[in-house]
Amino acid sequence: MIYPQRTRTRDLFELNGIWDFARELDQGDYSNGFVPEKQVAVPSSYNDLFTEEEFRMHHAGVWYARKVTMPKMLKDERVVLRFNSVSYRGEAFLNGQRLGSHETGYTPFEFDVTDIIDFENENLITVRVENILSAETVPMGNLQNSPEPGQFAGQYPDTPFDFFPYAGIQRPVMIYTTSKTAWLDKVVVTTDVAGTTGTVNLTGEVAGSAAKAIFQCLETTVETPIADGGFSVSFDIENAKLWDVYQPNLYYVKIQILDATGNMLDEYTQRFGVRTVEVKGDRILLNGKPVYFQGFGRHEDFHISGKGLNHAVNVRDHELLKWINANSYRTTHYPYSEELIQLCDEQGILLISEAPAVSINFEFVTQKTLDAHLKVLAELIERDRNYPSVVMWSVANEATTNRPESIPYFKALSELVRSMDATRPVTMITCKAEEDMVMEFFDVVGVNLYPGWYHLPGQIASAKDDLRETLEKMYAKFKKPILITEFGADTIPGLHSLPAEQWSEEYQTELILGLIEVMRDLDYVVGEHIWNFADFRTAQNFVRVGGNKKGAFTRDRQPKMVCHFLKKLWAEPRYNA
Ligand code: GCB
Repeated sequence: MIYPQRTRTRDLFELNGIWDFARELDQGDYSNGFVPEKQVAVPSSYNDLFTEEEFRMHHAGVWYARKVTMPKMLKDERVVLRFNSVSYRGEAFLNGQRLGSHETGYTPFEFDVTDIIDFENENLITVRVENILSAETVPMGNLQNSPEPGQFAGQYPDTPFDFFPYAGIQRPVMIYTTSKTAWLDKVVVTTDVAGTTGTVNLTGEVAGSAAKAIFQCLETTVETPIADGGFSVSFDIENAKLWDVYQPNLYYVKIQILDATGNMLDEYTQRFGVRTVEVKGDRILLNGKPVYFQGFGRHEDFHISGKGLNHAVNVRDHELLKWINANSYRTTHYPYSEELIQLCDEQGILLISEAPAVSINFEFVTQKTLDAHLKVLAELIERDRNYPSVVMWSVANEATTNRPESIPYFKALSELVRSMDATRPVTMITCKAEEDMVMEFFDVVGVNLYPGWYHLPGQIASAKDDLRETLEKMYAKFKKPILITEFGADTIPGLHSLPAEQWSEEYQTELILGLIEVMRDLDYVVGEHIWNFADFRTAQNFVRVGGNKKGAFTRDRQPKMVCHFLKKLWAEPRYNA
């Protein structure tokens, strides 16, 4: 599904702003309109907009509605209604007619509404949103018989992950148009580099009836007939400027779809970067040179807007990443907005793009869980494969991969990713250290380790020894590069203590720097991602003081003490990329 664009053949407008909102409190039909209880912002999570607990914690059905008038000059066009994401489940209606539904709250979905949209009268869009998770959804939830009650036990359908399950229409809603005769439906760009020449390979699908496609990039123009609704072309860029860390060289290819007489039916510009990523021995190579990952795990999370797309916060976050000399982050624990990934492309920040599969628990996994996981992973790859900043796929975070049932499951995930994209390494983030049973399917070992916090609390020297021992055992077993994808300590800003004690800024600083010292002593460690970039909201829980406080930055994006040390440490890359 290509990202919508306004071009000479396509129109585009966003339906963001204020929508009507109501909880589904009875069995009535809301799809034709309803009496609003509240007004709600789109895009945003709804939870923290309201003051009442029964709204904030409402996890069953809620309804959104708004009206839209279509400009007459578009009446001969094909009209598409697109949702960039609705969490967790969205069911859309136009003028009372059901369009369809979509699950897993972080990937886009769209409906061709050409035959339903009314150009004479106002149109009513209604959306039913629901945030109920089960053993068959990804992420999983409501694992009633789990011996370890989830973070939200008693507060929310037992959610076994450590972030607030924000819900709503969290990303933009758009209407876009194309010609009815033919339109570009899919485009995949891959690049190879040989010497100073970049080779660009483009494949794609065209819907409707068209004769040929023309591709224009710099001085190069390539033309190809459209056969069986598709195309496949390649061209070279001499002296290609590679896309690299903080050197985001981007290229643009203009794609035109034409009929037999040469009339242009569609035009779309695809942006791309020329770069290669591979794993060789114990190194991850970007453009043939080893790159050491320094950065964070993150969350889409901010006051009031929750997980809603917030351009201002995104810009601030990236400014902070540059300020602290980070080069990368992982989209923990779900696909982030495309607008944020586009910003990474523009700013040269490396991304590990993660499926929304957090805490998969093999005590409860069924074939349906695997099917949901495969589906969302395919949607993620479809969505993100053309973004040069995405340099690695992460299929899951912290599954119970010390159980044998996890082996065929992760084999299937790995096979799917490799069948769709052979140009990026694949990882899985384990919390089972050397007991993990599925690492053979992955190129890089991602591991979350919390010595000095969840075990060996207050004992930094022992935590360092423990980390070294664990990593040595893991390397001896897996013989693959290891990326430390989480480590850290909850820290209350302004709390100080000498000598360092847990929760103080001194403790976070000493622990993180001490553990990094160990990592940098081990040649096969290819990166250090601190948990977390910023404090974030979680369930109410006695281990969470107003949320998870492992942020290097506070939730309102100010540095804790550790940041000033990281900024210095990260000013010089561990090895020269
Ligand atoms: C983890 C999880 C992350 C949590 C973190 C913590 O291992 O991957 O989602 O927030 O630990 O702080 O406990």
